[in-house]
Amino acid sequence: MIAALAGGVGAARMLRGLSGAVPPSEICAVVNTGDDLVLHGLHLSPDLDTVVYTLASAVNPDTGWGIAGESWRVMEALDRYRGQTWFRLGDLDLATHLYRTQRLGEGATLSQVAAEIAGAWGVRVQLLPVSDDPVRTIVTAEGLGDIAFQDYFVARRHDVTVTAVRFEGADQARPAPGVLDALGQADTIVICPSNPIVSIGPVLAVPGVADAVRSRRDRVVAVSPIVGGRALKGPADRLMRELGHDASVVGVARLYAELAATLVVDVADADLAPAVEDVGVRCVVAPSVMVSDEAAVTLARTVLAAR
Ligand code: FO1
Repeated sequence: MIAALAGGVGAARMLRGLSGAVPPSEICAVVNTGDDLVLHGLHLSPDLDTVVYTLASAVNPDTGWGIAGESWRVMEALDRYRGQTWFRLGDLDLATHLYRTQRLGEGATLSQVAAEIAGAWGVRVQLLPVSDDPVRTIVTAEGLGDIAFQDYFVARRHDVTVTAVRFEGADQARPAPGVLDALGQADTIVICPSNPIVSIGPVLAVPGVADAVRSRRDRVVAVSPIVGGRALKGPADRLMRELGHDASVVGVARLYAELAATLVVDVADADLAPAVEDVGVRCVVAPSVMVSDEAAVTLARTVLAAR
């Protein structure tokens, strides 16, 4: 069995690659919920949905989130009222949020609903939100104070200077049923190429999760989301710099050194492999940019062989 710590788009592609390398039913993904929000009274779990749509071959290929061939009639109608359209919810995607919200209202847990949604899309990878309890990523931005994650990420297009990040509720949150078992039993634990601070950070902040990963360090392979000093998508490089980390594979190695024995870095960073190893992390150099499903499967095979 393979367990994976997952954020959004990068993780979803990695999981797609892993699903091509081993039977999907042998993969359990522990997914970030720090990005979740309530909007229009609906519970949105963007990273869970991105992973489901990607694994179901239904994701919008242009954005990496949302559903391919989506229409936006509800957002257009909402615009008439000058309603909240800054966070774009497609007409089809809305059904997922309506269903999740209804089920949570009936007393189902987030992990139960995640399993129902994944099942309905024919996804056989086991998807677990890291916790059924609320964990919310809060960003402290210069001149703005504390703002919610999607306010930072979408409304302000992460174009603000961040001085701190915290995960509200994490201290009291319990790992969702199955999370610690998956991490304890996995042959390999993969830390997907997601933002280490705001995507993997909330997962590790739930009590028990980091310890479970650390205790299996020899089996943990992380994939760097930083290639050639830049994040492939999103603000990971800027965020790392602003929070005092080196925005390079060496910075990623330092962040994960206690958790992962091995870091996979892209060929563009081959020259930094000795510096990664100086941090005490074995460095595997391989093409890591998942430009196609084939590239994702090849990377997944490299990751599994790296353990
Ligand atoms: N990202 C955007 O940049 N703009 C959006 O309007 C937006 C809407 C959205 C709706 C549903 C969903 O599941 C994801 C959505 N995302 C949007 C992506 C999301 O903000 C990020 O992928 C993650 O939270 C970061 O991993």
